Amino acid sequence: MTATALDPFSLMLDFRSGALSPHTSRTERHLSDMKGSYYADEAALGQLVQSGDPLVYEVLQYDVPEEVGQLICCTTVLHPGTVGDEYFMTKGHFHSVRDTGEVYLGLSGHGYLLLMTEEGGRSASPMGPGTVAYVPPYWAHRTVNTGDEPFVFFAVYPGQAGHDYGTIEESGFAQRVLRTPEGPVLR
Ligand code: PAN
Ligand code: ZN
Repeated sequence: MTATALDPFSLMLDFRSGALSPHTSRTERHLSDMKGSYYADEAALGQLVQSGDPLVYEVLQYDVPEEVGQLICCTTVLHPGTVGDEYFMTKGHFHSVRDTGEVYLGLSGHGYLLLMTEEGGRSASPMGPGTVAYVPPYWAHRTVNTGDEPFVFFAVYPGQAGHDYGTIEESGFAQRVLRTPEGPVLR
């Protein structure tokens, strides 16, 4: 036995708000945390940061030991908004341990799950309440809120996965999701 033995536990998840109780960590990402290659329109980003630096998303998590055998549960609340014509999004990451997958469950609101591999693979899946999306090992993942209300989803991933943000921060993602008069468009 290598994984820490834990007592069983259960959590309460509010499908509407994404509230996870109890949770042991809460991470906030404001627009000022997303300088770099995230949003294409740097001028729009600078203006929004100056005029209030909005909260883009928050992650509520129940922490367990970060080791093989454990599963980490969390919810993400991704707020509605745009930077220029680009919808609010998460930073996106590869798992540091590349051969670890993840499952996302859409709870409320609507968006996209963008996926890409280091070999040039790309994918974009619409997500809404009830969507179960499988993130296979080796695929970087980012979510985008294309609606007017918070896009909320639940996720479960392996304890040892870890998060590699640097690769995306430097090189960006394969696709962007833009707001147009005809609705969201992938570029
Ligand atoms: C998710 C993400 C969460 C926030 O729980 O961590 O949606 O996105 P970023 O981590 O890219 O900022 C997950 O995929 N965990 O592995
Ligand atoms: Zn992940």
